[in-house]
Amino acid sequence: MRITDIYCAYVAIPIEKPIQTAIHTINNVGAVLIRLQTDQGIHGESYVFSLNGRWLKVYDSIIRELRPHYIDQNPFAVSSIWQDIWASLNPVGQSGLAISVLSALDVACWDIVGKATEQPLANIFGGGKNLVPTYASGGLWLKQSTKELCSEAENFLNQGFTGMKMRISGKHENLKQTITRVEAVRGAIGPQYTLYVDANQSGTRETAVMLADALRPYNVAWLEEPVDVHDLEGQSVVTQKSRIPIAAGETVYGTAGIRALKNANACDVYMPDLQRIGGYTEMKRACAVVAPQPVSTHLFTEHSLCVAAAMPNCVSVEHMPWFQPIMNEALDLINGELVVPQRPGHGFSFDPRAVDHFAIG
Ligand code: SMN
Ligand code: MG
Repeated sequence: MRITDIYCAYVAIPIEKPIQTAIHTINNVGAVLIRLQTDQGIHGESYVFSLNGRWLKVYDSIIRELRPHYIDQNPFAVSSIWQDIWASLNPVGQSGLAISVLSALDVACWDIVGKATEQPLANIFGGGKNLVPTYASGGLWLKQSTKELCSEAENFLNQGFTGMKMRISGKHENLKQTITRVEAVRGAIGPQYTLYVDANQSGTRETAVMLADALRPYNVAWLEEPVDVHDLEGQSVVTQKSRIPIAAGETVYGTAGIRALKNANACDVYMPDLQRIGGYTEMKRACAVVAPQPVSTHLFTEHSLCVAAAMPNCVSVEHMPWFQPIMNEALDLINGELVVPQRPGHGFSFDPRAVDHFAIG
């Protein structure tokens, strides 16, 4: 079997209303959808995304640049191809947009491996889990009113989620308001459900420690990205001083990025992002590097399930529904856990009609 072509489509998927974190304003999610075609009729799919549909042309150029690494290759050589690309990126940098594209190509290539062997990738990765815990993340944004937060939180429980994440400010001047909002959401969901908070790097070392202390009464399961992730030492100080777990990892690239967090003792829960880590090839390594410490994958809900199923220390995946509108298969939630698909490959495919609907030039 050999890879014959790479096809791309461009989409912008709208979000109901503009949403905000401490560092993002999001009106839509744009993506380059990738299809790796083989000479045997089998193809693999994935996407590389960006907020507000930016950077898609740049992704497109990088896909063209990396294309020769895949064309005419046997898709079962997926990890060797990854390694060749990794080496070839040395002069331009083994991070950033290039890794995002490498990640998507790697995911699509693994999808072929699963389909060609008629096996779910979870099986190929050695997975034993049929269900993976998740938490609702597509809501509870910064700047929503307390009333909106509470009704959204109740809505998540009605949908069957047993945990959810809210975005908060880490800034000192907002501390009182932040706690009021967390208290309101905790009050709305009651004591038995899991609540995570994400400060998206908006705090300083000092305010983050104060925030972690102030959050204690609300049984917060983790405080995510309390400070600038490039201040590893600061994040480490916060992690040592905080009595609630600190989560981080979505912003770092590759296993090297995750290892740096580990070596600095800069978090308790690692959150690699499939697009920034380097695809499945690298996600497996990143999980292994921090084991037995817990991993919870960032975004990429559908495509992370197969690898989460196989990595013993992967405790959950984030539930972000952004890409559901263009997928043929729905995410299946049972008692707060997501069903690991038993379909060949990663188990998700793009719906061509929906792709046409959201297509951009
Ligand atoms: C996040 C990241 C990117 C876009 C929106 C929200 C957030 C998360 O940090 O962890 O979901
Ligand atoms: Mg986050």
